[in-house]
Amino acid sequence: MSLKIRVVTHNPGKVREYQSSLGGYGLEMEHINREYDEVQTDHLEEVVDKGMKQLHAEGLRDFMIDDSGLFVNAFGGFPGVYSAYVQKTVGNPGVLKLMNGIEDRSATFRCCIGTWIGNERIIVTGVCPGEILHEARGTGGFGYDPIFSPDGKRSFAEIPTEDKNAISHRGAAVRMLADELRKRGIIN
Ligand code: ITT
Repeated sequence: MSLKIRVVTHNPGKVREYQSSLGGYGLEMEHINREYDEVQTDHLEEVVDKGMKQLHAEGLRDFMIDDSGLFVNAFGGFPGVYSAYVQKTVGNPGVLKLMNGIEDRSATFRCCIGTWIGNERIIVTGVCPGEILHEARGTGGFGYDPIFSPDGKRSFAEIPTEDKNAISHRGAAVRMLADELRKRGIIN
């Protein structure tokens, strides 16, 4: 029987990526569209740690949450933990405008995953360096995918989910998570 993990997020794009990657380990994702408090901090890990404790205290079991962000070097890491707010307000056109005339377009995506399965609590973080493109490209993915490129050529929105998982921050975090789940005998 496959183990069901409740993915607590407002973002169906994340659930798609988890189904595509963790599905391969025999895990089944169930999307739970539910709120948890995101504390004000510079660290994704702290948001995840607090969020997990809150959801567990509310009675949720066998779940995972994901806090991610795009850290632009020329902006000292901004939007980082504010990535959702910036995406909602100025969006990709706004970020491209802010980057106008800036030479250093390097940026890093970070993804912190927290899982609480049975009594096992695991927090891992994956990163993906790349750059902000000069224009939005592609129709796949979600969020910042059309303006972020891991190789300076294709955007994340121009490649299939499996290819994104192979190189992305979330894919890297999933591989670390799978190692930890294997060590604990939760997956084979
Ligand atoms: P939840 O917090 O409900 O999970 P969210 O979309 O608000 O969903 P985050 O706070 O983790 O998620 O994400 C911050 C922002 O970064 C948000 O606008 C996402 O769309 C974007 N983002 C996260 N992962 C991304 C990815 O792999 N590719 C492109 N954008 C991403």
